[in-house]
Amino acid sequence: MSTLSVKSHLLNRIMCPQCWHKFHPEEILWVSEHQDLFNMDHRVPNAQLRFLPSRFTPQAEAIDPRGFPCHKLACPNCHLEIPRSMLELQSLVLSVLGSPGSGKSYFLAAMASQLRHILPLKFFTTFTDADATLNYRLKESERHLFANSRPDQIQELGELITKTQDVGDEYGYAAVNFGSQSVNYLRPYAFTMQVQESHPNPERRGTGRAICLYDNAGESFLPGMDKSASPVTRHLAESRVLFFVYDPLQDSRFRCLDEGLNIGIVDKSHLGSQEGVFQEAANRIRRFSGLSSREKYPRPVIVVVTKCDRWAKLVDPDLLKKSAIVEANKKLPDGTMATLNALDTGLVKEVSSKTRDLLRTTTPEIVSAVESFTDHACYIPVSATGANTQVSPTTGLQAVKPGDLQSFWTEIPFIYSLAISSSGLIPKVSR
Ligand SMILES: Nc1nc2c(ncn2[C@@H]2O[C@H](COP(=O)(O)OP(=O)(O)OP(=O)(O)O)[C@@H](O)[C@H]2O)c(=O)[nH]1
Ligand SMILES: [Mg+2]
Ligand SMILES: [Zn+2]
Repeated sequence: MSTLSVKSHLLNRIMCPQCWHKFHPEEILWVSEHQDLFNMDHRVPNAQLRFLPSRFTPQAEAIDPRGFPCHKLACPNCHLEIPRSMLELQSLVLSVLGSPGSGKSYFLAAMASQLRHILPLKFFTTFTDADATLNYRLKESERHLFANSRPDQIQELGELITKTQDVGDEYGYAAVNFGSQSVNYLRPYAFTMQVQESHPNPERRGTGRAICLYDNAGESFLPGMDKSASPVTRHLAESRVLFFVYDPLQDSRFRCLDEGLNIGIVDKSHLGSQEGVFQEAANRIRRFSGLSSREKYPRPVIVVVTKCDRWAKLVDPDLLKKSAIVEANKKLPDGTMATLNALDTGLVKEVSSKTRDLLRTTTPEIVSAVESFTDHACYIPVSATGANTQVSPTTGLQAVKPGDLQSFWTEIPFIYSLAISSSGLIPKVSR
C-alpha cells in the first residue's frame, strides 16, 4: 500500500531537509512523470513540473495533468524532492562541521558503512538509503574505501575521497529560483532507520527515524560563507546533535608530542584555526535559532577527534583494540530477561575524559571553545582508515591498499547520540 494512503501513519508536521520549511502533509507537492511536463517548473530548472494533485490512482498515487501516475514528492516551498520516509518517521538531523581537510567526508563514509552493517547485526535495526540520488556521493565514497576495485594497489588517501566542493557539484547542491533570486541549497544524505519485527522487545518494533546528515565543504564554515543565496549551513540550527570533526594533527603543538606524527601530514594551518571554525558555527547557531550569547546550547556536541590511528597511543596504548559495543542482560516489558547488545557508555565516557585531558594540555582553545558553548560535550576518537596507512615514497603523502582499510569507532558518535537520547533505539550499560 502506498505510504500516503495510510493517513494515520503521516506526521502532522513535515520539515524540508533543504530549505527547512515546515508544512502539513496535505500541502506536499508531487513530481510529474509525463515528459511533456519536463522543464515546466518555475522553481527548479531542468526538472519535471511539481503540482498539487486533485486526482489519485486506487493505490493513492497522484495523477499528473497528463494522466500519468506519480511516485515522487516535493517541498511546497523550494520544490526539491523529499524522501517519503520523512513524511512518516520523526526526523533526526545531525550536522557535521569542521575545517577543510579535517576528515569529515572520510568519517561520514566510514560511519555510514559501519552503521549499515552493525545496526542490523547487533541492534535489530535497518539502516538504509532513503533516496539513492541524495546519497550518491556518499555511496561512491563508501565504494572507493571499502569495495575498491583495486584493493591490493597502493592509492593515495586524497584520491580515494576527493575534497568536497563548496559550489557546483550537481549531487551535492541544488539551485532553485525564487523569482529573479537563485538560491543554492545543500542536499542532505538521507537514511531510514527502523527497528525490525524480530526485535525481542515488542515495544521497540517498527519504531524508527528518518536521518538527515550534511557534509559541507570545510570552506562553508569560514566567516561570511553562508549567505541568503547560499544558505548551506542552516542545518546547524535544526540539528539534534553536532558532530564537530576535529583533526589534532593539523596543530603543530600536537604533532610535537611524537616525532612520527609529522609524517605524511599536509600543514593546513594557513586555512585558519579549527576553534575559529567551531566559533563561527556556534555564532551561526545562535543567530539562526535565536539563542542569546548568555545562554548555553542545550544539545550535545560530540567532538569527533579524527585520525586516531596515528595518535590513539597517547590516550591509551590498547585503545584501538577496545570495543564499546558489548552484550548486556536487559529486562523486557513482560519481565523476562534477554541478552542484547548495548553501548558501554562507561567506556565511552572514560575515553572521552582521557581525550579531553590530552587536548586540554596541547590545544586548550578547542576544549574552551566547545565547553563555553555547551555543557554536554563528549570527545570520541575515531579513525576512518585504521592503522594500515603508509607514506607514499614518491609523493610523501598518506596512502593505503584499500583492502587493508579498517575503521575504528566511526559508528560510535552516532550510536552514542541515540543511546543518550530518549529514543530508546540503542540500549546502554555502564561497566
Ligand atoms: N591517517 C588518517 N588520515 C585520514 C583519516 N581520515 C581522513 N584522513 C586524511 O585527511 C584527508 C582529508 O579528509 P577528508 O575527509 O577529505 O576531509 P574533509 O573534512 O571532508 O575536507 P573538505 O572536504 O575539504 O572540507 C584525507 O585525504 C586523508 O588523507 C583517518 O582516519 N586517518
Ligand atoms: Mg569533504
Ligand atoms: Zn524545501
